Amino acid sequence: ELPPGTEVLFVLGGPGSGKGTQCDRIVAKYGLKHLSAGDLLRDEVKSKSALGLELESIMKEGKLVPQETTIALLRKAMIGSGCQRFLVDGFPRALDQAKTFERTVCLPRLVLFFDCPLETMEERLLSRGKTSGRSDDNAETIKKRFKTFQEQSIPVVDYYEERGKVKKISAVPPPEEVFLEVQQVLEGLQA
Ligand code: UP5
Ligand code: MG
Repeated sequence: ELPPGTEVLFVLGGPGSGKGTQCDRIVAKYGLKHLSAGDLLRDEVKSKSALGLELESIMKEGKLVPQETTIALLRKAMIGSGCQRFLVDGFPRALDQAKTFERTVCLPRLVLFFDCPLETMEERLLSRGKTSGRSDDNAETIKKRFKTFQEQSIPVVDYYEERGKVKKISAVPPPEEVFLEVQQVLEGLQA
């Protein structure tokens, strides 16, 4: 159902590392289709469906929702977009998710990994939490998100590192500086 030549870049990094911020810039400059798994889940929560209620409580606990749900949402958004090149932001977050996506959707061309110390991510999330309205931007949930990231999501980065697909970029400098590094990576890819 997905057109041949479909291309996916995974955008990974801890909570608050700046994935969404960099994806916005990538879209503005390169016109890939941005799909944030977290945004798709939050849309479902907003719809107040039974599924949405279930997702809300999982996200509030900083846990991972079942991969069937995220993969179905991503697949639907990919097909519905009519696009061919995608930035998949914040997915896969566990090794089994990566393997299932590879088996049922496609292999990623590349993985951008935004590397950031936990203290920096925590500061960013707490500061965003003042206005974001995100129910997971509070100190208690942030701790749980970090635990999930370290235990379940880092192995995904290791998996793709072993396959030579990871471009690791420091997410600590200001957004425009991080984006300079991103551009270097993406322009190396055009060839
Ligand atoms: N900011 C950004 N870059 C900065 C920089 N270079 N310097 C200074 N400040 C910077 O940025 C976060 C904040 O930092 C913003 O205020 C920004 O201005 C500032 P943002 O770009 O939003 O970072 P991002 O990495 O996108 O942070 P986000 O909170 O979205 O990360 P998460 O990975 O935690 O959230 P996500 O939405 O992906 O997932 C939420 C939850 O959904 C998960 O915890 C999980 O429960 C669930 N989920 C799944 O179960 N499965 C999935 O596949 C996906 C999500
Ligand atoms: Mg995000």
